Amino acid sequence: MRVLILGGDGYLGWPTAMDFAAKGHDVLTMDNYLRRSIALETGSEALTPNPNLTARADIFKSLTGKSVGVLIGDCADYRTLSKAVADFKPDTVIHYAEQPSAPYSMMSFDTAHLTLNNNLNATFNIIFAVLEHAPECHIIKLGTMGEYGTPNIDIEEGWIEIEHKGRKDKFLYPRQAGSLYHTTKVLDTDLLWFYVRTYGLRVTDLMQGPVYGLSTAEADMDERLIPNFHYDDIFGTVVNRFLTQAVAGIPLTVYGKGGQTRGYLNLTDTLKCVNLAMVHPPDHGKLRILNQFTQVFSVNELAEKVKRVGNHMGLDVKIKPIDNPRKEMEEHRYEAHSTGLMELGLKPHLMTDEVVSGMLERILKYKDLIDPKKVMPRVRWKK
Ligand code: USQ
Repeated sequence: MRVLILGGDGYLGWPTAMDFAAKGHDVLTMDNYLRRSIALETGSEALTPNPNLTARADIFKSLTGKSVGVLIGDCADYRTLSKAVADFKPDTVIHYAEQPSAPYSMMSFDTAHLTLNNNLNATFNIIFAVLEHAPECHIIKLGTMGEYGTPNIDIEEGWIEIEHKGRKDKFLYPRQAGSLYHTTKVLDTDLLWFYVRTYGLRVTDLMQGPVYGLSTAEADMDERLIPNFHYDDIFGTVVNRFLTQAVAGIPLTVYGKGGQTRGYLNLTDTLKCVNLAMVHPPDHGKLRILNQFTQVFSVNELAEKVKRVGNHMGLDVKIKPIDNPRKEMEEHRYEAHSTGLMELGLKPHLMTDEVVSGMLERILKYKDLIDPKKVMPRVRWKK
């Protein structure tokens, strides 16, 4: 297949590009290096070596003989994106091209504005470029489980049937996100649904939980191919942060009571999920929503797991709850359903003790590069 990966320089975009190229697909990545410039601006650079996209594509080619096309450009600029779609004529567009940090989106007017403009314009432009130049193309959009928030009822897979005054209808499941970043994904879903039902686009919206890990079949070939592994307060997600803190001897930063519960998945499963979505596209006029996670944990459960495995390896791991910088429920119900990807054939790669110790061992090689100043949260939701 001809696959256009938008946001191909990212934590998920780059390993997806390698995985799909290794499988024999014709892959073009596009990226404007927004994450790299925000990382520079906020002092949040990745832990492991981080050559630019062109350099990584060259390294990957020299090791495998397979090509990953690189286009440096901004998806929020319609002319650039529509030319890429018109020239490449993709069968599938994978849309990762968003400002992905919840804390960054909550820092200031400027960071909120950038997040809103970048994320919504990119999605809107992709919709129009596909309608104009590749109407058969399947759009796979990375959404987030955070769109649903933490409601006091079961979280269904995208849709809910509501009975009201004796009548029934099916709607998008109610969404109430906990950061502006997550809210942009709610707005993306609404935009996509409008264009799907009005113009017959075909779209898969993946509601993904926080991802962890730094290993994929291709990334393991050379350390310069490791996806951007962040442990800072801006881009680092909770598991990757806890693993790095465990290695550095920094007490694990549980925010508040630690009862915040989410669905998690291993980076290798993200690649499998996106691949399954691609090879089983929905029909035209369908917005398929898949909840993308494999295991549910509270923050306390994650911290205990990393501590236990780390201590077993001889690391001095401690847990130290800190004041929660976010506005979120710290104790809540979380019954989220996710059967769609299993039905497509997903076989989860779970967070066993071996997986945790494997990640800790990998991070230990970079112990000297860990900067403790990057760890504590700098952005507070509450004013
Ligand atoms: N948390 C801690 N300690 C930390 C970091 C985080 O207790 O040091 C807590 C947070 O307060 C939150 C939970 O861990 O309750 C998850 O936080 P996170 O930073 O791992 O994830 P989040 O900001 O919610 O966003 C991440 C990705 C985002 C994705 C989302 C899925 O950055 O792209 O959309 O996970 S979800 O969380 O299900 O919305």
